[in-house]
Amino acid sequence: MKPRYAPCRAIALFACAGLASADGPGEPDPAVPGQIIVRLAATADIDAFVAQCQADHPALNLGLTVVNAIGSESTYLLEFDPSGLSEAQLTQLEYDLQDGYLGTYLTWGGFAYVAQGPEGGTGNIWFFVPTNGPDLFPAQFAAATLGLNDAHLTSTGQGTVVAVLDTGIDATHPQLQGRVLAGGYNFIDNNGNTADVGNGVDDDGDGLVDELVGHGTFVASLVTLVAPDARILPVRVLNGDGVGSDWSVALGIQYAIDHGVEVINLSLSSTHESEIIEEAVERAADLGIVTVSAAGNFGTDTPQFPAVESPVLGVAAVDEQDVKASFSSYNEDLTIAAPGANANPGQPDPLHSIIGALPGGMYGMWEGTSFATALVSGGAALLRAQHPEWPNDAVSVSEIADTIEEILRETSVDIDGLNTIFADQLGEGRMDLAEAVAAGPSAPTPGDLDNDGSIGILDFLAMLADWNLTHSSADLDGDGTVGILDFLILLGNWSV
Ligand SMILES: [Ca+2]
Ligand SMILES: [Ca+2]
Ligand SMILES: [Ca+2]
Ligand SMILES: [Ca+2]
Repeated sequence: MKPRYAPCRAIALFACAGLASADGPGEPDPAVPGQIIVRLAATADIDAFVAQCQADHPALNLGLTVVNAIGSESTYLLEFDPSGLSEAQLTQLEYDLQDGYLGTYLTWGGFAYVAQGPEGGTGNIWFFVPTNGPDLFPAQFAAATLGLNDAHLTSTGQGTVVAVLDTGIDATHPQLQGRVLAGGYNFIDNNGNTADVGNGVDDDGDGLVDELVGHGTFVASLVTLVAPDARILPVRVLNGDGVGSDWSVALGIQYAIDHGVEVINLSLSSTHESEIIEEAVERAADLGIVTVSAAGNFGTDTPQFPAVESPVLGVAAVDEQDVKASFSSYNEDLTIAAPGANANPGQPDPLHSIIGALPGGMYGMWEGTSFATALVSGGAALLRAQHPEWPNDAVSVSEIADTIEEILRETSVDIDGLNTIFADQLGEGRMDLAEAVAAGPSAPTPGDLDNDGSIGILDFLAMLADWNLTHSSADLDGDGTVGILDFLILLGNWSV
């Protein structure tokens, strides 16, 4: 493994208590103090690794403990007390995890690193929409820019599930009622409460308490603006200050995979290229799941992960004129651009802003690559709903995500002329869903699994063939398995 980290990373361990965020725009995201993530080598034993690591690093003082695992992946989270280790000892420990133990004990290893909502890392907050939020939300400029009225004649995202890995979601908001699935999970507090709430603590020490509460609700609402018949699986991987770790994000991705979602929305980023997230998004793509992530709000070409990973659709933000948002990061490895910036951001005008839901039934104006990302996740859901017959002979399961990415890219609007110094660094172009959806067939009535225009015996046989499966278009209610409830939906729509 290549040594990738400057020694200053270890210094950040001491600067922060608990989950920490970067010191400011452009600063590398720090390690999470006292946390190690490893993937065991095929023949290795976790207890033997712990014993060896403690023997080699006496300052750990027998304090290295396994606290969590993704058992199917031989991947472990370990904790230790970092207060007893000097900077040099921490640097040596990280070096050994990344290099010294490879082969015998580990496939890879390292410290856990912070991942966060881009808006939190740059102090970007929302403004209330004082009146008429419910009217302004569907009429916002992004709806016209993306061609949603035309797209919705052909697909509304029916039968798809989009996992929103974020700060939680207010499922009681009028825009989200009936669209958020039960059965999400909270990987910050390790319970089933996926509400979008804070803890009254400035967890990242930036002087703002719970500054990103509302982020997940806002993101989820924008997914439903684009794909009103998609269902949302809420997965909390960021705290109310918008901060999580690559471990919490990886657990969230695995949870979404295990619940059979079609799309995973990651409106979060890290400067740290994390093996565990990279492997998780590859597993998702292999199962036909589209993963979408934010370019970042740092206004530079410094890569933000996982947006620049190849299985991920990385999204830059543009304004109403298709000009790059000044805050949007850019990079030649991004996929596409989408609306995410407001005119007059210091005093935004609802008619020229990104509008989304906020907890408590409110609406706000906010901007950031997080929100451009949410719009692209909705777009992916529209396209996926047009093809319940996938996988088939034409598109294998591992080609589904690439195929959807290609349709979005090829139908996008070329904006290089408006962004000459960022040409080819904002993805292929700005997403155009009227064109993207027009490139495929109408999304059928739920239950028309072969998409032949009627629901009958062939669809029933297709459902039977997938009975009890997790990754199947026949999971019509999106509860993560093909079963009797799905059969009842199919029967209710029977047409021959
Ligand atoms: Ca804070
Ligand atoms: Ca907090
Ligand atoms: Ca049919
Ligand atoms: Ca089901």
